[in-house]
Amino acid sequence: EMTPIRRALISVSDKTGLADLGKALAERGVELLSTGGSATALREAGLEVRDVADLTGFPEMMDGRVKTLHPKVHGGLLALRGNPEHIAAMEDHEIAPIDLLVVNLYPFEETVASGADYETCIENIDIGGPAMIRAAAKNHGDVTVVVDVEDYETLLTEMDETGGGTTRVFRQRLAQIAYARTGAYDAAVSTWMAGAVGMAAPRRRAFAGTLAQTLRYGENPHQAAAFYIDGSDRPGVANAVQHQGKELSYNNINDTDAAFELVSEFDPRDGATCAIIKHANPCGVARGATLKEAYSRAYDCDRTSAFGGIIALNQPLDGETAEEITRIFAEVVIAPGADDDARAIFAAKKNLRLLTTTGMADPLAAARTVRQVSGGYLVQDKDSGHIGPNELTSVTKKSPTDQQLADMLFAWKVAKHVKSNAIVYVKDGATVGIGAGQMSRVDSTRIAARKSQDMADALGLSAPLTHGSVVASDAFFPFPDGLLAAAEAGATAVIQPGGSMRDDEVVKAADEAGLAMVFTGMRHFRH
Ligand code: 93A
Repeated sequence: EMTPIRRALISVSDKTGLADLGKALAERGVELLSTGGSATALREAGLEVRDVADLTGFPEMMDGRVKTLHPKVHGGLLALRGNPEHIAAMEDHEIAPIDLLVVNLYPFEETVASGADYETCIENIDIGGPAMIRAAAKNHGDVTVVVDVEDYETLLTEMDETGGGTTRVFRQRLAQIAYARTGAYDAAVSTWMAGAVGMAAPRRRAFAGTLAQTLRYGENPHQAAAFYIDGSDRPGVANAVQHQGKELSYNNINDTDAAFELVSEFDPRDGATCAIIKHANPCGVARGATLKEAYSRAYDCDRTSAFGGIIALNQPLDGETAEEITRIFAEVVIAPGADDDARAIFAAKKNLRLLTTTGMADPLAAARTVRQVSGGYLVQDKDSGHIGPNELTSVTKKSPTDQQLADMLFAWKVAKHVKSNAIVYVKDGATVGIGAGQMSRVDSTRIAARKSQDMADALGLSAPLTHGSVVASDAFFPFPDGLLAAAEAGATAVIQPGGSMRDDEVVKAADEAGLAMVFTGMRHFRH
């Protein structure tokens, strides 16, 4: 059963598709009511429109702050068409029903994203729009509400299929979208205010997202899942362009994010860098004279794990690197661009997904992370902690050489992206052993060394590459045992936060083993 649409109120900031929608509605015999700018645009398209100001008898005033906030508008949206008292009230006060509301809001989110000042952001908080949207959505039994330009087409199709109106189910679906929109809008306002006012832990927090993709399943096939984007313009998996291959899965998205965030730690001006990710942990990260070399060196850290991995690059993908990558099976490659040669080489690999971003993510940019626990959310600042060479404290008799120092800082950046307990061995700008996600730091240290030995065996090397490497630990060594295990694997220098009750013992052990050790004073747990 359909409800006909006879009168529409159109009030939109984004005028995309407005003229076409107005024409289509007029052709279907719908009377148009509209606010200032929207009415002008509709008239310019040659349409007959009645001003809301004419309807209400009040001019738009106070810089437009008050234009639709009037009983003639809200009564028309909220009146129950089947209720005799509501009908009587409409007659008494000369209120005509409004059957369709088309509104998109002042661009608050875009205004904030553009870096506008406080007052400009405040002025871009839409009040009348959300009030109308919420009213129309509440009254979806009689009223149709459209808040997204992409639904103009859907609406017209529905009207044509039903003979000029909409069905209840259709209106319910649009009402659900409408409330998600006003909810997200206010969430954006309150999130912005928390930041602008410097509230670290506001008593109430609101989150919002827009569906980017329904996923075939979640981490496992029996889990339903979907991907929502938060509207930020940070380069990464959410804003990347996919050039080929099937849709990304839940795990692909998670791993691609981990890969791109990690490789973004490495400024492209300091050299080509590649990170390969499996199960959200890196299994190889390396710098190279060329991108191809960076990839090959990353691959050589742990060839077994790299199979079916996710590869992130900090420079646009070129032909020779693409060629090298296609020698094994990879799930996803993400890079800040890809040249024609690379695209042509990948085109032959149907299952390989290629994603390009508009640039690298700024590892220092302030952001928040949200994690769900049963019954709540944990919110924290993103780990944008950064340590420069001047912030390190040398604590051993031996001081690190320049080469060791460079490798230590490389290892430290990687360790930040490895699940705790994280141990990362690095030699000449390439990881040579990564130990992740162990409950004991000693285990991570040994696992990383053992994997390095496995690679040495596979490559026919006389000794594992941990010999003469540096090692990073994401948190302090609580006892000397972990440090000694690293020394046993051949590490010659150590970077770690320090701060253990037993730092003295650990430093003493380092001195006895002839290691150089520096403290960062900063921890990089990641769980
Ligand atoms: O400043 S408002 O919050 N006050 C209002 O009464 C009001 N009514 C509609 N903003 C209001 N609007 C918004 O104006 C709409 O949500 C829409 O975004 C915009 C359309 O204005 P125009 O048609 O003049 O371009």
